[in-house]
Amino acid sequence: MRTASRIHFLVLCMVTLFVVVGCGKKETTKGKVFFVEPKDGAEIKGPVKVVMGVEGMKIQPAGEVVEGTGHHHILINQDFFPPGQIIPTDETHKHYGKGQTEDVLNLPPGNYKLTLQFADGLHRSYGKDLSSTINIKVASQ
Ligand SMILES: [Cu+2]
Repeated sequence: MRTASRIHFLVLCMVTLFVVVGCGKKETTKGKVFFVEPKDGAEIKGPVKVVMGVEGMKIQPAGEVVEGTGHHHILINQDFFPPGQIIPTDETHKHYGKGQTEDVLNLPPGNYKLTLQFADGLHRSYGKDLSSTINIKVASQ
């Protein structure tokens, strides 16, 4: 009886541990985004061609929120947006809500920080995990 209840206790512990570990594993956004072009530290003359990459998430046009999908944004001279925060639309926040993965930026000469930010169908940021920041220099022609 003693042994049996000890085993019972052990099994209970294991089950508890399993449940705790299982629940603790929060569903986090998987995948990553990255600039295929330009490379970090690149010096560019003229318009800046940008190619945006994503792994582990699917690109879908804006409008509908579907798990595991979203669209790209380029934030000029800014860092990533915290998770859930809506990305505004203006000159320094570019949305690729049609699902585009390429663009050409006309930037005056200077140093720039470009942040690629993935966000859901309502433009709500997926946070730092799905962002990527590079620094480039646009040279005078
Ligand atoms: Cu957007």
